[in-house]
Amino acid sequence: MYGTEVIDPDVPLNAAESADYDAALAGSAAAGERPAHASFDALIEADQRVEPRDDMPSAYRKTLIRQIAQHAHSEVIGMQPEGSWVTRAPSLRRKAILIAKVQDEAGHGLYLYSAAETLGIDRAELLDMLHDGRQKYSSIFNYPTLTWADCGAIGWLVDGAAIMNQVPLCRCSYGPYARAMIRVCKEESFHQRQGFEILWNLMRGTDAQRAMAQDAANRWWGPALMMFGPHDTGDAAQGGGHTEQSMAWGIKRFSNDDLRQRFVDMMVLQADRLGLTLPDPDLRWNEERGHWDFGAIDWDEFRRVLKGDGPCNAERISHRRRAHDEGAWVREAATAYAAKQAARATSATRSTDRLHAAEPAA
Ligand code: FAQ
Repeated sequence: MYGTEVIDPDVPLNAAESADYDAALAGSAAAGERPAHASFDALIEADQRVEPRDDMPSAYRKTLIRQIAQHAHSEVIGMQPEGSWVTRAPSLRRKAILIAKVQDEAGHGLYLYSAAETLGIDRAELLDMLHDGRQKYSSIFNYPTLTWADCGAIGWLVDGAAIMNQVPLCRCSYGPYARAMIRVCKEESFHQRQGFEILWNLMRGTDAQRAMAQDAANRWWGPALMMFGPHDTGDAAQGGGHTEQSMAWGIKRFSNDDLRQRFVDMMVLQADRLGLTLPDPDLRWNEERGHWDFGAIDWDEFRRVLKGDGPCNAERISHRRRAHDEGAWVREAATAYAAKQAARATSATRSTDRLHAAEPAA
């Protein structure tokens, strides 16, 4: 039995299947209509898109490069935890789906590096910054995938959290980032469904399979909540984060805490449908707030992982560096090919010009 028979395709499973996504899509189509020669402030004020050739404050440019690069690096490093299961997936069908998913993440990295390049930075430089630790990637990818159920938990929880955070980015004020996000979110939505389906099947399998699914959910729940970033509202906010400025610039549309709460509210219901218990004794419905209350997040662990001391930081970055070094010949070949094509195009243009010059005037 495949989960698709029982998971209702008409019931939204994630934020990319909600009205928020449709509104962002409609907004993106309308975003082309904007006042000519508008200043940066006027564009932000009118909730219009800033495009690469527009004037923009250097701090806005810097913030976008930091966030988009971190996002791109996350997609590329994020291929590793599930990539290690491609050879061990339990069936040919699962293997084909997993390969497609991991490949999609590489594609997302590509769109995002391209979006970052429109801000005047070179992809090679961004990769150098990832490799020598000057730029970050998401904390979540420093955790190990111990069993097949971890691929289910990543799809369900990690992709679910990623979409919750990224659907509002489809309305980001910077055009190339917003447009990239529209496609990324649609693909991530498919990824989340496949994760849900893996867990759905395991939960309807043997006792050992159910235990494996529960163990994976236990290990990924806390790190998934950390993906949204530190508290940035209320008493728990430490200050010094980027949210306030990024919201004023229309880069972020919601606080980290708002998005985390929406995620919890959505996941509690899905966990129930799956038959999984979320590992939080403080999880309870709060009638007054109209939201699920949840327990404290282990921010010491988050800080340790960010500092490079998570379970897999060293392994992830050394694998990435090795892949980069081993791929040097591909980049060299592609560069040589592009130069050859450009030289051919130039010489063809010159020949056409000579022909025109030789033609007698009419
Ligand atoms: N990990 O003031 P804020 C995916 C840092 S893609 C590491 O809140 P901001 C797809 C933050 O950089 C997942 N660092 O910062 C997939 C800042 O440090 P800095 C990635 C984190 O930027 C699925 C400091 O803490 N998604 O999963 C994290 O306004 C499955 C203060 O934080 C994106 O990148 C963290 N979790 O908000 C792939 C989405 N959280 O730079 C494969 C785009 C915070 O000052 C398999 N990014 N920090 O040194 C964003 O929306 C934002 O950058 C946030 C952080 C929300 C992550």
